[in-house]
Amino acid sequence: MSIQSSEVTILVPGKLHPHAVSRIGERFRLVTVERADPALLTKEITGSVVGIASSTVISAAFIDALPNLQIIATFGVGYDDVDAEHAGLRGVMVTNTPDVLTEEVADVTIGLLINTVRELPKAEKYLREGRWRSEGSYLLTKGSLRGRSVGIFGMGRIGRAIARRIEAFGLPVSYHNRRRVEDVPYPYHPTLLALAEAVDTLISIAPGGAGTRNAVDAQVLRALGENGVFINVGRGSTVDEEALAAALRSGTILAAGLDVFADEPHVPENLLACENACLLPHVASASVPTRIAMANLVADNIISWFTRGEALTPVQETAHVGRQA
Ligand code: NAP
Ligand code: 8YV
Repeated sequence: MSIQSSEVTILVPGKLHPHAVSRIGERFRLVTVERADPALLTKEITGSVVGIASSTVISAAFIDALPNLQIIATFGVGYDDVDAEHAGLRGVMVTNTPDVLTEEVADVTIGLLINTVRELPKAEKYLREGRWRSEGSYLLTKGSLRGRSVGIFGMGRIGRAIARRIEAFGLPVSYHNRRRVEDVPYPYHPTLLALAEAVDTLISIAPGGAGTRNAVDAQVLRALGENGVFINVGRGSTVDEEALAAALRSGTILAAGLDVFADEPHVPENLLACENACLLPHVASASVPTRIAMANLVADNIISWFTRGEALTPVQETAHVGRQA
């Protein structure tokens, strides 16, 4: 199964964590292009590349432009920017970076929830502006975590880690997935709307892609009620951002906390204008140790594929793909 490392050319399109680049570069021949655009591929690259390591959009056209491609190792657990279904049809393995970021992302989700409900970033700004001294105490927050009921959209690896934390806060948890999860004790709702009707706090940690596009719409937000809080750490594409901004503006819900947006790094003006939105620049996994762990898993997937013929963390669309000798 194993082939000479010098025969293996790995393409890095666009930016990738430097630790992944350096580990892959120690073992294999590395080539880079500015972005994953078939127009940037030379004849030499298309002929030699057998692997991609990336943190960017990989389209079907890009996959098809590389006839000897065997594996795409993507940086991140969410891989909605890689056409994994097409890769699977072409016999190309796709890997992601699950588990190593689960607890980190769950921690940040709780931080974002508290910041959103208890307005901690706004209260700090008030202090730094000298207003505590000049105007007195920061206003009491309308919102509180006490008495809330939390719904989780996406009871997967990270959803469970969030649920454990919410339980420790003494709050009830329920969830929606396409399928009921047998080994969790929380009530299941077969639709997202039914979940939203049953809770006042909705945390989305669902993947992006066609199946979840705009799933959190005006009706779901309305169902949360005027004390409603929406937290999104999954993908921006799962939310109708226009409807969310309208719900925040009109008081249909109380507040929202968002780490992800549909067209990053562009944040819609109408969300920026909402005082009751707590906005983060996609930082849930963004600590030095967690990003190093993710970078190691990208490199380990490539190394394992070309030395042992196995991927460590294949995505489900390509789980059937085996390595040709
Ligand atoms: P996971 O273990 O695969 O969990 C995903 C969950 O979503 C599963 O329980 C799945 O259950 C559910 N789901 C998938 N499609 C659905 C649909 N159409 N309708 C309803 N439920 C659906 O993944 P994970 O490791 O927890 O990560 C989840 C997501 O978090 C990632 O895909 C990524 O988008 C996001 N994320 C964001 C950050 C950040 O920095 N903000 C960091 C890490 C991850 P069923 O299959 O039964 O539906
Ligand atoms: C990363 C993420 O910020 O893992 C994911 O799905 O969204 C984050 O951990 C992102 O993938 C880095 O490109």
